Amino acid sequence: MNWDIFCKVIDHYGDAGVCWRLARQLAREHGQAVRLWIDTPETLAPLIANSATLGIDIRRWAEHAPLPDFAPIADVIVEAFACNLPDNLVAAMAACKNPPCWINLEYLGLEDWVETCHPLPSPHPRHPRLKKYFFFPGFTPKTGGLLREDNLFACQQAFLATRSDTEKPLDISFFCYDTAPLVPLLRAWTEDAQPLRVLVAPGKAQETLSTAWKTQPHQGKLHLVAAPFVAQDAYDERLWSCDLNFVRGEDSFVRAQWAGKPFVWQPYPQTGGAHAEKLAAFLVRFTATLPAAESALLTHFWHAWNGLEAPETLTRLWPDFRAALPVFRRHAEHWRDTLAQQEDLARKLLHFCRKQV
Ligand code: TRH
Repeated sequence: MNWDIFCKVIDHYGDAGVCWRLARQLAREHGQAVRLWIDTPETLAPLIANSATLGIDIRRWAEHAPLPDFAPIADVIVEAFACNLPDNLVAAMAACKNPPCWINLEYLGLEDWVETCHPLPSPHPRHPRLKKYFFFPGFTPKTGGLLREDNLFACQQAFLATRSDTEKPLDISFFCYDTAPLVPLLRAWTEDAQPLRVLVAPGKAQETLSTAWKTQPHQGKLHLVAAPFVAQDAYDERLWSCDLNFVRGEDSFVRAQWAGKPFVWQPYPQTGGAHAEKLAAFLVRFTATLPAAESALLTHFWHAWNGLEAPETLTRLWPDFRAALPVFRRHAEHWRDTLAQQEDLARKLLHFCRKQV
């Protein structure tokens, strides 16, 4: 089928990251013809780098402006994260003898209510012949599932087979929002008796840590590395090679789970504390199979990382958290293996849309 995926970049990389991953899977694994309409293609560039665009037709669009030369109407129109399709396109869809399958791809759902909303249709207020289906990515079989490439674990095993298991410092990858409480964590790391290497992704964290590092270059066995922003596949390799991954938002959060390594998550900060609800909903699922002590340790550490407990908790808990990494790693591998048994999002979406077209 022919697909038009519409993406409006709110901020950061996740909108583009998710839409690109979906487009790539539909083209590469399912032979679909995909056009990716994105308002800021420059956001996409660093995520793709030199990876093949697989014949995906990347086009620029602007919300609230008429869409140029979109004919022919695709079989499936994916409106990512409720980005509002151009009026002229919606009118053309309504005029079709057989209107296309219209999907609203939602943000990753963690709360229980997601299962009751997926994939409900809603009639278009002005074009009754058009129905928009709300497709909710999620962690259970009754949701839209998670993006997961068919060859992901084969690539992971091949990559890990090339790495020697020799004794090395604890490698930590770091990707967080500007609001993350860095200083108490940095204090814990400088006091750590064992060697640590932290690969810090570009952003305010990298600036803050580099500044702290310049003022006190010799801080115990802590080695801070200003890591470059790399393409998505290389970022996966960073997650696979580290012993602990600090991730954020939605897509790196899911990629860390596929990595099967311990991770710390900072949801996208939202006013009114909606991110706290997302965090709580995920922790209930994620800690259910952890022993009580490690469950409490991880919960308090994640709460402190997300401003829900005193930041000093990070300094106090870091030695225990580090000591519990072998338990967290086994748990992360079990969590990944359990999740991977579910059908992936791209396949679920394809099967759903085939039935509607
Ligand atoms: O960049 P983000 O904060 O994106 C956010 C979230 O998606 C959030 O849910 C959404 O509401 C908001 O955008 C608008 O975090 P996220 O989701 O992890 O997306 C980051 C993308 O960048 C992801 O695809 C991984 C990728 N990435 C790389 O490809 N290379 C890198 O070096 C790094 C650090 C990230």
